[in-house]
Amino acid sequence: MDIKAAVAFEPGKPLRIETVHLEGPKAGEVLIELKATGICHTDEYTLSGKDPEGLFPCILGHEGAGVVVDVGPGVTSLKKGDHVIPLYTPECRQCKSCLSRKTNLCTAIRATQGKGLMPDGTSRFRIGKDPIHHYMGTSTFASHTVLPEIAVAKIREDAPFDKVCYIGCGVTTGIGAVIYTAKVEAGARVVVFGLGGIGLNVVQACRMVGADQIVGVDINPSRRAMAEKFGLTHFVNPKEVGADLVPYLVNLTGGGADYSFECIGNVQTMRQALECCHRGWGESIVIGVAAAGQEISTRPFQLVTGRVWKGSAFGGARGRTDVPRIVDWYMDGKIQIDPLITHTLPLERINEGFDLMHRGESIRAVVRY
Ligand code: NAD
Ligand code: AHE
Ligand code: ZN
Repeated sequence: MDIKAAVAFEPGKPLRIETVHLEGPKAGEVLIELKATGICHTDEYTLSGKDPEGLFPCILGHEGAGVVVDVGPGVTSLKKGDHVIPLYTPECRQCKSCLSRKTNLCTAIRATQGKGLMPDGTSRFRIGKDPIHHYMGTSTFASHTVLPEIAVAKIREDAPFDKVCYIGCGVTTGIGAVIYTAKVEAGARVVVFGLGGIGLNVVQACRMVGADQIVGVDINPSRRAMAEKFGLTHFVNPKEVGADLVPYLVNLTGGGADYSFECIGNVQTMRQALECCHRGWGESIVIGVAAAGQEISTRPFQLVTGRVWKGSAFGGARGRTDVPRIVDWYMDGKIQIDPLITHTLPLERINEGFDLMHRGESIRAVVRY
Protein backbone atom coordinates (compact mmCIF):
# COMPACT_ATOMS: atom_id res chain seq x y z
CA MET A 1 0.00 0.00 0.00
CA ASP A 2 1.01 3.63 -0.42
CA ILE A 3 1.45 5.56 2.80
CA LYS A 4 2.59 9.04 3.84
CA ALA A 5 5.83 9.40 5.81
CA ALA A 6 8.42 11.95 6.91
CA VAL A 7 11.65 10.56 5.46
CA ALA A 8 15.15 11.38 6.74
CA PHE A 9 17.30 11.26 3.60
CA GLU A 10 20.50 12.73 5.06
CA PRO A 11 21.89 13.55 8.51
CA GLY A 12 21.21 17.09 9.67
CA LYS A 13 18.69 17.85 6.91
CA PRO A 14 14.96 18.49 7.42
CA LEU A 15 12.64 15.50 6.94
CA ARG A 16 10.71 15.33 3.66
CA ILE A 17 7.07 14.26 3.42
CA GLU A 18 6.88 11.52 0.80
CA THR A 19 4.55 8.86 -0.50
CA VAL A 20 6.22 5.57 0.46
CA HIS A 21 5.28 2.01 -0.48
CA LEU A 22 4.75 -0.24 2.57
CA GLU A 23 4.55 -4.02 2.20
CA GLY A 24 1.89 -5.70 4.36
CA PRO A 25 2.51 -7.80 7.49
CA LYS A 26 4.20 -11.20 7.19
CA ALA A 27 3.90 -14.10 9.66
CA GLY A 28 3.82 -12.90 13.27
CA GLU A 29 3.51 -9.24 12.24
CA VAL A 30 0.83 -6.57 12.31
CA LEU A 31 0.08 -3.46 10.25
CA ILE A 32 -0.60 -0.38 12.37
CA GLU A 33 -2.30 2.84 11.32
CA LEU A 34 -0.60 5.49 13.44
CA LYS A 35 -2.79 8.17 15.00
CA ALA A 36 -0.09 10.18 16.78
CA THR A 37 3.64 10.23 17.53
CA GLY A 38 5.85 12.24 19.85
CA ILE A 39 9.23 13.66 18.83
CA CYS A 40 11.90 12.51 21.31
CA HIS A 41 15.41 13.89 21.67
CA THR A 42 16.69 10.49 20.47
CA ASP A 43 15.07 11.10 17.05
CA GLU A 44 17.03 14.35 16.91
CA TYR A 45 20.20 12.51 18.01
CA THR A 46 19.93 10.00 15.17
CA LEU A 47 18.98 12.69 12.64
CA SER A 48 22.07 14.66 13.69
CA GLY A 49 24.29 11.86 12.37
CA LYS A 50 25.88 11.10 15.77
CA ASP A 51 24.16 7.74 16.27
CA PRO A 52 26.47 4.87 15.25
CA GLU A 53 23.34 2.90 14.32
CA GLY A 54 21.85 5.78 12.32
CA LEU A 55 21.10 4.69 8.75
CA PHE A 56 19.84 6.86 5.93
CA PRO A 57 17.42 7.12 4.26
CA CYS A 58 15.12 6.07 7.08
CA ILE A 59 11.76 6.77 8.69
CA LEU A 60 12.46 7.95 12.24
CA GLY A 61 10.01 8.00 15.18
CA HIS A 62 9.56 5.66 18.14
CA GLU A 63 6.88 7.28 20.32
CA GLY A 64 3.64 6.32 18.59
CA ALA A 65 0.10 5.13 19.18
CA GLY A 66 -2.40 3.74 16.70
CA VAL A 67 -4.77 0.99 15.62
CA VAL A 68 -4.09 -2.48 14.21
CA VAL A 69 -5.53 -2.58 10.68
CA ASP A 70 -4.20 -5.95 9.48
CA VAL A 71 -2.56 -9.03 10.97
CA GLY A 72 -0.21 -11.56 9.34
CA PRO A 73 -0.51 -15.34 9.67
CA GLY A 74 0.01 -16.80 13.13
CA VAL A 75 -0.63 -13.61 15.11
CA THR A 76 -2.36 -14.58 18.35
CA SER A 77 -2.08 -11.65 20.75
CA LEU A 78 -3.59 -8.90 18.56
CA LYS A 79 -6.52 -8.43 16.21
CA LYS A 80 -7.79 -5.78 13.80
CA GLY A 81 -9.16 -2.78 15.66
CA ASP A 82 -6.91 -3.14 18.73
CA HIS A 83 -5.49 0.13 20.06
CA VAL A 84 -1.73 -0.19 20.46
CA ILE A 85 1.60 1.41 21.30
CA PRO A 86 4.64 0.27 19.24
CA LEU A 87 7.60 -0.91 21.37
CA TYR A 88 11.21 -0.22 20.46
CA THR A 89 12.05 -2.57 23.31
CA PRO A 90 10.00 -5.69 22.54
CA GLU A 91 8.98 -8.34 25.05
CA CYS A 92 9.10 -11.83 23.51
CA ARG A 93 8.90 -13.60 26.91
CA GLN A 94 11.09 -16.41 25.49
CA CYS A 95 14.65 -15.14 24.99
CA LYS A 96 17.42 -15.49 27.57
CA SER A 97 17.01 -11.85 28.62
CA CYS A 98 13.23 -11.99 29.03
CA LEU A 99 13.46 -15.27 30.94
CA SER A 100 16.24 -13.95 33.21
CA ARG A 101 13.78 -11.51 34.87
CA LYS A 102 16.92 -9.35 35.35
CA THR A 103 16.44 -7.00 32.39
CA ASN A 104 13.86 -5.59 30.03
CA LEU A 105 16.32 -5.70 27.12
CA CYS A 106 14.67 -8.45 25.04
CA THR A 107 17.14 -9.71 22.45
CA ALA A 108 14.70 -11.50 20.10
CA ILE A 109 14.97 -8.97 17.25
CA ARG A 110 17.63 -6.46 18.42
CA ALA A 111 20.18 -7.38 15.72
CA THR A 112 17.93 -6.66 12.72
CA GLN A 113 16.39 -3.65 14.50
CA GLY A 114 19.86 -2.05 14.70
CA LYS A 115 20.32 -2.61 10.96
CA GLY A 116 17.06 -0.82 10.12
CA LEU A 117 15.37 -4.04 9.03
CA MET A 118 12.43 -6.25 9.97
CA PRO A 119 13.28 -9.59 11.68
CA ASP A 120 13.34 -11.41 8.30
CA GLY A 121 16.16 -9.09 7.18
CA THR A 122 14.09 -7.03 4.72
CA SER A 123 12.88 -3.47 4.68
CA ARG A 124 9.15 -3.06 4.03
CA PHE A 125 9.39 0.62 3.12
CA ARG A 126 10.48 1.75 -0.34
CA ILE A 127 10.24 4.71 -2.66
CA GLY A 128 10.20 3.39 -6.23
CA LYS A 129 12.80 0.62 -6.11
CA ASP A 130 14.88 2.18 -3.32
CA PRO A 131 14.51 0.67 0.14
CA ILE A 132 14.04 3.01 3.11
CA HIS A 133 15.36 1.83 6.49
CA HIS A 134 13.16 1.21 9.50
CA TYR A 135 14.23 2.96 12.76
CA MET A 136 14.27 1.43 16.25
CA GLY A 137 11.91 -1.19 14.86
CA THR A 138 9.05 1.32 15.01
CA SER A 139 9.27 4.12 12.35
CA THR A 140 6.34 6.08 13.72
CA PHE A 141 6.85 9.19 11.55
CA ALA A 142 4.56 7.49 9.04
CA SER A 143 0.83 7.08 8.59
CA HIS A 144 1.31 3.29 8.77
CA THR A 145 4.03 0.93 9.98
CA VAL A 146 4.62 -2.82 10.30
CA LEU A 147 5.80 -4.45 13.54
CA PRO A 148 6.26 -7.96 14.94
CA GLU A 149 3.53 -8.69 17.50
CA ILE A 150 6.17 -9.06 20.25
CA ALA A 151 6.90 -5.34 19.77
CA VAL A 152 3.35 -4.10 20.27
CA ALA A 153 1.53 -3.26 23.53
CA LYS A 154 -2.28 -3.52 23.44
CA ILE A 155 -3.88 -0.65 25.35
CA ARG A 156 -7.40 0.33 26.42
CA GLU A 157 -9.63 1.93 23.76
CA ASP A 158 -10.67 5.04 25.70
CA ALA A 159 -7.09 6.38 25.96
CA PRO A 160 -6.43 9.42 23.70
CA PHE A 161 -3.79 8.60 21.08
CA ASP A 162 -2.33 12.11 21.01
CA LYS A 163 -1.45 11.86 24.72
CA VAL A 164 -0.61 8.20 25.35
CA CYS A 165 1.78 8.08 22.38
CA TYR A 166 4.24 9.70 24.81
CA ILE A 167 4.10 6.51 26.91
CA GLY A 168 5.82 4.85 23.92
CA CYS A 169 9.07 6.42 25.14
CA GLY A 170 9.39 9.52 27.33
CA VAL A 171 6.82 8.81 30.04
CA THR A 172 7.80 5.17 30.48
CA THR A 173 11.53 5.98 30.35
CA GLY A 174 11.32 8.62 33.08
CA ILE A 175 8.79 6.93 35.34
CA GLY A 176 10.26 3.47 34.82
CA ALA A 177 13.81 4.63 35.65
CA VAL A 178 12.49 5.70 39.08
CA ILE A 179 10.27 2.74 39.91
CA TYR A 180 11.79 -0.20 38.01
CA THR A 181 15.51 0.68 37.68
CA ALA A 182 16.35 2.72 40.81
CA LYS A 183 13.37 1.65 42.95
CA VAL A 184 13.39 5.04 44.69
CA GLU A 185 11.79 4.80 48.12
CA ALA A 186 9.68 7.26 50.11
CA GLY A 187 11.80 9.85 51.92
CA ALA A 188 14.64 9.76 49.35
CA ARG A 189 16.61 12.80 48.24
CA VAL A 190 16.96 12.92 44.46
CA VAL A 191 18.82 15.05 41.92
CA VAL A 192 17.57 15.13 38.32
CA PHE A 193 19.89 16.49 35.60
CA GLY A 194 17.88 17.78 32.62
CA LEU A 195 14.23 18.79 33.01
CA GLY A 196 13.02 18.02 29.49
CA GLY A 197 10.67 15.35 28.20
CA ILE A 198 12.41 12.61 30.20
CA GLY A 199 13.55 14.50 33.31
CA LEU A 200 10.08 15.86 34.09
CA ASN A 201 8.74 12.32 34.10
CA VAL A 202 11.51 11.35 36.51
CA VAL A 203 10.38 14.25 38.70
CA GLN A 204 6.71 13.20 38.68
CA ALA A 205 7.61 9.59 39.51
CA CYS A 206 9.82 10.72 42.41
CA ARG A 207 6.87 12.66 43.80
CA MET A 208 4.59 9.67 43.22
CA VAL A 209 6.82 7.38 45.33
CA GLY A 210 7.12 9.98 48.09
CA ALA A 211 10.65 11.38 47.70
CA ASP A 212 11.37 14.09 50.30
CA GLN A 213 13.62 16.27 48.15
CA ILE A 214 13.62 16.53 44.34
CA VAL A 215 16.36 18.80 43.02
CA GLY A 216 16.38 19.67 39.31
CA VAL A 217 19.46 20.87 37.41
CA ASP A 218 18.92 22.61 34.07
CA ILE A 219 20.56 25.43 32.12
CA ASN A 220 17.14 26.52 30.80
CA PRO A 221 15.48 28.63 33.53
CA SER A 222 12.09 28.32 31.83
CA ARG A 223 11.99 24.65 32.89
CA ARG A 224 11.57 25.63 36.54
CA ALA A 225 7.86 26.48 36.57
CA MET A 226 6.72 23.26 34.92
CA ALA A 227 9.09 21.17 37.04
CA GLU A 228 7.71 22.69 40.23
CA LYS A 229 4.19 21.76 39.15
CA PHE A 230 5.47 18.18 38.76
CA GLY A 231 6.99 18.02 42.24
CA LEU A 232 10.38 19.73 42.05
CA THR A 233 11.45 21.11 45.43
CA HIS A 234 14.68 22.92 44.37
CA PHE A 235 15.81 24.28 40.99
CA VAL A 236 19.53 24.70 40.28
CA ASN A 237 20.89 26.52 37.23
CA PRO A 238 24.51 25.35 36.73
CA LYS A 239 25.28 28.63 34.95
CA GLU A 240 24.67 30.41 38.25
CA VAL A 241 26.55 27.91 40.45
CA GLY A 242 29.59 27.49 38.19
CA ALA A 243 32.43 25.03 38.81
CA ASP A 244 31.27 24.16 42.32
CA LEU A 245 28.09 22.40 41.17
CA VAL A 246 28.94 19.02 42.75
CA PRO A 247 29.77 20.33 46.26
CA TYR A 248 26.75 22.65 45.99
CA LEU A 249 24.45 19.67 45.31
CA VAL A 250 26.10 17.54 48.01
CA ASN A 251 25.49 20.33 50.51
CA LEU A 252 21.92 20.95 49.30
CA THR A 253 21.04 17.26 49.74
CA GLY A 254 22.54 17.04 53.21
CA GLY A 255 25.58 14.94 52.26
CA GLY A 256 24.69 13.72 48.77
CA ALA A 257 21.75 12.37 46.79
CA ASP A 258 20.30 8.94 47.48
CA TYR A 259 19.57 8.79 43.75
CA SER A 260 20.47 10.92 40.75
CA PHE A 261 19.26 10.68 37.15
CA GLU A 262 21.08 12.01 34.10
CA CYS A 263 18.47 12.95 31.47
CA ILE A 264 20.61 15.03 29.10
CA GLY A 265 23.08 12.78 27.25
CA ASN A 266 26.20 14.75 28.22
CA VAL A 267 29.22 12.91 29.64
CA GLN A 268 30.22 15.85 31.89
CA THR A 269 26.80 15.93 33.56
CA MET A 270 26.90 12.12 33.85
CA ARG A 271 30.05 12.52 35.95
CA GLN A 272 28.49 15.28 38.05
CA ALA A 273 25.40 13.14 38.56
CA LEU A 274 27.49 10.28 39.93
CA GLU A 275 29.68 12.49 42.09
CA CYS A 276 26.78 14.34 43.74
CA CYS A 277 25.55 11.01 45.15
CA HIS A 278 25.89 10.11 48.82
CA ARG A 279 29.05 8.30 49.88
CA GLY A 280 28.34 4.67 50.70
CA TRP A 281 25.06 4.18 48.86
CA GLY A 282 24.06 6.90 46.34
CA GLU A 283 22.99 5.51 42.96
CA SER A 284 23.23 7.42 39.70
CA ILE A 285 21.11 6.32 36.76
CA VAL A 286 22.26 7.23 33.23
CA ILE A 287 19.27 7.74 30.94
CA GLY A 288 20.70 10.28 28.48
CA VAL A 289 22.20 8.95 25.25
CA ALA A 290 25.67 10.33 24.48
CA ALA A 291 27.03 10.56 20.94
CA ALA A 292 29.30 7.97 19.30
CA GLY A 293 32.86 8.21 20.59
CA GLN A 294 31.95 9.82 23.92
CA GLU A 295 33.19 8.16 27.11
CA ILE A 296 32.37 8.63 30.79
CA SER A 297 35.02 8.96 33.48
CA THR A 298 35.31 9.38 37.22
CA ARG A 299 37.84 8.52 39.90
CA PRO A 300 37.37 4.82 40.74
CA PHE A 301 37.42 6.03 44.37
CA GLN A 302 33.86 7.28 43.76
CA LEU A 303 32.77 3.67 43.25
CA VAL A 304 35.09 2.19 45.90
CA THR A 305 33.35 4.48 48.36
CA GLY A 306 29.97 3.04 47.53
CA ARG A 307 28.43 5.15 44.79
CA VAL A 308 26.75 3.07 42.08
CA TRP A 309 26.59 3.86 38.35
CA LYS A 310 23.68 2.27 36.48
CA GLY A 311 21.93 2.74 33.16
CA SER A 312 18.29 2.49 32.18
CA ALA A 313 16.74 1.87 28.75
CA PHE A 314 12.99 2.38 28.29
CA GLY A 315 12.88 2.79 32.07
CA GLY A 316 13.53 -0.89 32.62
CA ALA A 317 9.93 -1.46 31.56
CA ARG A 318 8.71 -4.68 29.95
CA GLY A 319 6.59 -3.15 27.24
CA ARG A 320 3.73 -5.57 26.68
CA THR A 321 3.25 -5.98 30.43
CA ASP A 322 4.01 -2.52 31.82
CA VAL A 323 2.87 -0.08 29.09
CA PRO A 324 -0.87 -0.94 29.40
CA ARG A 325 -0.54 -0.38 33.18
CA ILE A 326 1.09 3.02 32.67
CA VAL A 327 -1.77 3.94 30.31
CA ASP A 328 -4.16 3.02 33.17
CA TRP A 329 -2.19 5.24 35.58
CA TYR A 330 -2.67 8.14 33.16
CA MET A 331 -6.38 7.43 32.68
CA ASP A 332 -6.83 7.13 36.47
CA GLY A 333 -5.10 10.49 37.04
CA LYS A 334 -2.10 9.01 38.88
CA ILE A 335 0.33 10.56 36.40
CA GLN A 336 0.04 13.67 34.26
CA ILE A 337 0.85 13.86 30.58
CA ASP A 338 -1.25 16.67 29.08
CA PRO A 339 0.79 19.68 30.36
CA LEU A 340 3.99 18.14 28.97
CA ILE A 341 2.58 18.03 25.43
CA THR A 342 3.24 21.65 24.65
CA HIS A 343 2.71 21.50 20.88
CA THR A 344 0.60 19.43 18.46
CA LEU A 345 1.32 19.52 14.75
CA PRO A 346 0.23 17.82 11.52
CA LEU A 347 2.83 15.57 9.83
CA GLU A 348 3.49 18.24 7.18
CA ARG A 349 4.90 20.49 9.95
CA ILE A 350 7.04 17.86 11.71
CA ASN A 351 10.25 19.83 11.12
CA GLU A 352 8.81 22.64 13.27
CA GLY A 353 8.70 20.10 16.11
CA PHE A 354 12.48 19.65 15.80
CA ASP A 355 12.98 23.45 15.64
CA LEU A 356 10.96 23.89 18.87
CA MET A 357 13.14 21.26 20.58
CA HIS A 358 16.35 22.98 19.41
CA ARG A 359 15.14 26.29 20.78
CA GLY A 360 14.17 24.69 24.13
CA GLU A 361 10.57 25.86 23.65
CA SER A 362 8.78 22.50 23.69
CA ILE A 363 8.69 19.71 26.22
CA ARG A 364 7.01 17.31 23.81
CA ALA A 365 5.75 18.15 20.35
CA VAL A 366 3.27 15.56 19.11
CA VAL A 367 2.35 14.89 15.50
CA ARG A 368 -1.32 14.00 14.99
CA TYR A 369 -2.17 12.05 11.82
P1 NAD B 1 15.05 17.28 26.05
O1 NAD B 1 15.76 18.01 24.99
O2 NAD B 1 13.56 17.39 26.15
O3 NAD B 1 15.64 17.65 27.50
C1 NAD B 1 16.98 17.85 27.78
C2 NAD B 1 17.08 18.91 28.90
O4 NAD B 1 18.47 19.01 29.29
C3 NAD B 1 16.65 20.31 28.46
O5 NAD B 1 15.73 20.85 29.39
C4 NAD B 1 17.95 21.11 28.43
O6 NAD B 1 17.79 22.48 28.77
C5 NAD B 1 18.77 20.38 29.49
N1 NAD B 1 20.24 20.54 29.34
C6 NAD B 1 20.97 20.47 28.20
N2 NAD B 1 22.29 20.61 28.47
C7 NAD B 1 22.38 20.76 29.82
C8 NAD B 1 23.48 20.93 30.73
N3 NAD B 1 24.73 20.97 30.29
N4 NAD B 1 23.21 21.03 32.04
C9 NAD B 1 21.93 20.99 32.51
N5 NAD B 1 20.85 20.84 31.70
C10 NAD B 1 21.08 20.71 30.37
O7 NAD B 1 15.45 15.73 25.84
P2 NAD B 1 14.64 14.43 26.32
O8 NAD B 1 13.69 14.01 25.27
O9 NAD B 1 14.19 14.67 27.71
O10 NAD B 1 15.84 13.36 26.31
C11 NAD B 1 16.91 13.49 27.25
C12 NAD B 1 17.97 12.45 26.96
O11 NAD B 1 17.45 11.14 27.22
C13 NAD B 1 18.45 12.41 25.51
O12 NAD B 1 19.84 12.12 25.51
C14 NAD B 1 17.67 11.23 24.93
O13 NAD B 1 18.32 10.69 23.80
C15 NAD B 1 17.68 10.30 26.10
N6 NAD B 1 16.66 9.25 26.14
C16 NAD B 1 17.05 8.04 26.64
C17 NAD B 1 16.13 7.02 26.77
C18 NAD B 1 16.54 5.70 27.34
O14 NAD B 1 15.78 4.75 27.23
N7 NAD B 1 17.69 5.60 27.98
C19 NAD B 1 14.81 7.23 26.35
C20 NAD B 1 14.45 8.49 25.87
C21 NAD B 1 15.39 9.49 25.76
N1 AHE C 1 21.77 3.45 18.57
C1 AHE C 1 22.05 4.23 19.75
C2 AHE C 1 21.36 3.61 20.93
C3 AHE C 1 20.71 4.67 21.70
C4 AHE C 1 20.03 4.11 22.93
O1 AHE C 1 20.69 3.84 23.93
N2 AHE C 1 18.73 3.97 22.87
C5 AHE C 1 17.93 3.63 24.03
C6 AHE C 1 16.56 4.14 23.80
S1 AHE C 1 16.53 5.88 23.59
C7 AHE C 1 14.90 6.17 23.31
O2 AHE C 1 14.69 7.49 23.20
C8 AHE C 1 17.83 2.11 24.20
O3 AHE C 1 16.77 1.55 24.35
N3 AHE C 1 18.94 1.45 24.24
C9 AHE C 1 18.99 0.02 24.34
C10 AHE C 1 19.24 -0.58 22.98
O4 AHE C 1 19.24 -1.80 22.88
O5 AHE C 1 19.41 0.20 22.02
C11 AHE C 1 23.53 4.33 19.99
O6 AHE C 1 23.95 5.34 20.56
O7 AHE C 1 24.24 3.40 19.58
ZN1 ZN D 1 12.77 8.32 22.95
